[in-house]
Amino acid sequence: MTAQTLKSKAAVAWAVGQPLSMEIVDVMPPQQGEVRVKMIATGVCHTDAFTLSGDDPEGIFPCILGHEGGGIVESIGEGVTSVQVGDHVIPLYTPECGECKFCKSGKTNLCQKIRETQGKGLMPDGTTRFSKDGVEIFHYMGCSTFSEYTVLPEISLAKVNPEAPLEEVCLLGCGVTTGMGAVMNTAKVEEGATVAIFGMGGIGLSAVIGATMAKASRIIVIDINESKFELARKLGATDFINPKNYDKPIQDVIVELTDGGVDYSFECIGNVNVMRSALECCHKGWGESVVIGVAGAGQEISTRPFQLVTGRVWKGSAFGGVKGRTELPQYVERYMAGEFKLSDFITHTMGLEQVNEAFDLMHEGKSIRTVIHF
Ligand code: NAD
Ligand code: AHE
Ligand code: ZN
Ligand code: ZN
Repeated sequence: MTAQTLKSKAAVAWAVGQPLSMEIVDVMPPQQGEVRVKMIATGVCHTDAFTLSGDDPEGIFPCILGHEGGGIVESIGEGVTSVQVGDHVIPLYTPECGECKFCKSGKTNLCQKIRETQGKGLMPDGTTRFSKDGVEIFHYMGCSTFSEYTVLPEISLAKVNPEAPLEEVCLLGCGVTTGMGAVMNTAKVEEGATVAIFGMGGIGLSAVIGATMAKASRIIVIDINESKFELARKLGATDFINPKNYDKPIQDVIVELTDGGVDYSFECIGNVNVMRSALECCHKGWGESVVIGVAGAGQEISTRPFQLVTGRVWKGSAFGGVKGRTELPQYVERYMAGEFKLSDFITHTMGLEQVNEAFDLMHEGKSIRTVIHF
């Protein structure tokens, strides 16, 4: 049977800075190469709040936010071969076409096949599948998981083990994969290394998991909210620093504590001043700092070039360097095998109607991840 337009509950961001509004929207059937997915659960990531705040140069409204989901294929468009109705899937904001220069390079996970239209809130054919009373609504990061039904390109879906609880593995759609992957793929932290991780939200705590798995000898975590340290300790962090307790630059404190600096550091906040501290707390000659946090429009990083001349390396990581279609299913398998837990991260669960509370909890520093159940 040919798929029809569906009515779907969705949290719509009508304009910058406004609370999301619960609406019944129209979701068109999937077109050529597209898939319509019934969302089962979605996490709320800081990047959703960042875009809603107006700091994202690519923010475009009205849109349906959300990019950390898990769902089930409801219908498929013409030509779709890699997934079928009933498959369990995780939406990918970093697709994997396998054909573009980036995919073929073997050097990056940043597939660019549909990046241009995705950044404009559109499907690859330049149109949107969402509307309300005839008013078009834009997609977000190619995912728009704050909707009961969403449409994605086939190349933006990872098919995962149907036994995996989507209410938990949705977190692998962004936060947990990003933090773990940055440690394991981007930095390739080795056994015995010293690590500093700035920001103990979902991303930083996942980086702690990655560093523990890599058998880092010392995992120093830094946050201005000390309530985050308890979970960090449980996940394997060894040293806890609140920069507010010091009257000198925090990089100096870390350099003193580690006989010259750490081997690896990770910025998981999106603060350009902290990015500088993260670079400068690295050891001369070899220390590497990975930027994960997303900074607002117009912001820039700076340091003395001498920091780089003397061997420190500054790099960045998107989605943990993970190729979504070929590698993400293995993260799900590793979770199923008990290598790491996801329940620790889920401090709150609620219905889509309460999504604005999820943003409040995040801004108040009271949540790690809120998971919305549909
Ligand atoms: P979060 O809000 O849950 O956590 C941020 C943490 O940083 C909080 O614990 C907060 O107390 C702490 N913090 C804030 N200011 C600080 C400061 N000056 N010094 C020390 N700690 C400070 O956010 P999250 O969901 O974990 O996301 C973290 C960042 O990562 C965001 O910028 C998000 O946009 C970005 N992100 C990037 C990627 C990627 O692929 N690169 C993926 C997901 C998220
Ligand atoms: N649109 C912003 C940048 C936002 C950004 O950096 N996004 C990360 C993922 S954050 C997930 O929570 C990312 O993967 N970026 C790579 C990409 O191609 O978007 C801007 O500054 O324009
Ligand atoms: Zn995210
Ligand atoms: Zn590609």
